[in-house]
Amino acid sequence: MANIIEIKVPDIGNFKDVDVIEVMVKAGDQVEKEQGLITLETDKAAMDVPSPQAGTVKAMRVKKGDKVSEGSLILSMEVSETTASSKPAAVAQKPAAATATPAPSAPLRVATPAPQSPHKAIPAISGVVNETSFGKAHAGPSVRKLARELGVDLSRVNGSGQKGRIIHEDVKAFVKAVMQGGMQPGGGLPKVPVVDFAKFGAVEIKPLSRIQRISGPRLQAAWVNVPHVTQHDEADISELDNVRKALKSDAEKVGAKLTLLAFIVKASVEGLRTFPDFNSSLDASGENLVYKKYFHIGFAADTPNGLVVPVIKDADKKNLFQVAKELGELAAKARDGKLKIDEMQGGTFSISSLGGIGGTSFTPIVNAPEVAILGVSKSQMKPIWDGKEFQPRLMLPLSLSYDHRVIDGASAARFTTFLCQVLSEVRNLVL
Ligand code: CAO
Repeated sequence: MANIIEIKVPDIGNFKDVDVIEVMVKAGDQVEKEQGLITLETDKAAMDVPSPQAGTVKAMRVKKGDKVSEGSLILSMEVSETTASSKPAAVAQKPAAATATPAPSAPLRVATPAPQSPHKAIPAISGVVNETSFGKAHAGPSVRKLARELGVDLSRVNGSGQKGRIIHEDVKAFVKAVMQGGMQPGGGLPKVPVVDFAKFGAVEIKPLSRIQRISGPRLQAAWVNVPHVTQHDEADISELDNVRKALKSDAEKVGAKLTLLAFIVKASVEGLRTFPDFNSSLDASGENLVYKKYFHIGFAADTPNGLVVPVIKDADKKNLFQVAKELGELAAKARDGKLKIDEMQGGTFSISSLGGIGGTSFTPIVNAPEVAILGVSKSQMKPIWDGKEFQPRLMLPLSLSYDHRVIDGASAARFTTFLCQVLSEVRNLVL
């Protein structure tokens, strides 16, 4: 026979209206004795409420965000009579309806810094676990247990729970990121300090968007693997701007908005043709260069959900208007979150244009395994000395970041000089 028992919040000291910050079980779950049911958080500590008995959860009576005190009902649970009768009095023998007092429960497990030695050395998924920072990590006992089982160094996991608390999902996401190669096992990077920002004032915590969670590890991988140098230059686009304005209405007739970016894509293709190293990638051994004979140009697009990089395939085979049209279509798809995976793959060189927003220069991160990226800032009318007098010229700042393992400084300077020349002699791009 089965009995239904109620499990209530046990004695939690003098705390009242404590936040339920995590609910670890749901109706239908088989629960072991001592398994964490919910996690509570007070100003001082986080604590898991473990199950006093093994059984099957019949119904949950709390949810994340509720406030509870001693005696608040957590859930009802079906326990077998054998289990029930083998248990000390109160819980096991009282059917739900008759239960008026909190069921005795296993002692609360309060999150305190882990001791230095009692855990067996488990090979950590993130390298060697730093016991001191593991102990200081803001996480409850059940999360610590999960991290121990998986060998995750909690000090490397970002918490998405309240006040930056690490929850089960964060540990799982960390393991996933490592398995997908987005993070370096070995944990060789020094850590930035973990700060409890709420100690200094009000805070609000929002999870990263899906795009940020995907692109973040990729950007970090590029940042730590690629020795970056950025070459800055300025292109005189006075004539280009006149040509662009003159061609705008023709472009509109074929459904294209002729932006500066279209010219820059075409100029970049000319640069890549002339300097093939910039259209190459290191192979996996790091000892060979793979020269790509196609010119697929990625461009960074700012979307409400984060940064994406759609790719214009075979930009060398498309004329200026076709490139402009495709830029507009891909940018619109990016903003609407409708880009397909293959529309973001296969790039050989990237452009990041912040010119529509502002700024005089910046240092873009190479979109590895590509070896170079062109940053574009806002053009400005400047006085340029022509040998006799100052002339007002429209100058476009370019910032080329490159992988110094593949490209040396002299090549980078030649590449940007060439780009400036192509952009200023715009006629070749229009043909
Ligand atoms: N200098 C001066 N004005 C510029 C300019 C530049 N370099 N680049 C664009 N502009 C102007 C355009 O001419 C346009 O003006 P009009 O509407 O009067 O013609 C206006 O700025 C807006 O341009 P735009 O940015 O919408 O169009 P675009 O084709 O130049 O760029 C896109 C498209 C998708 C690249 C852009 O919208 C975008 O998302 N940029 C941000 C990229 C980014 O986030 N990079 C950082 C990546 S690393 O975090």
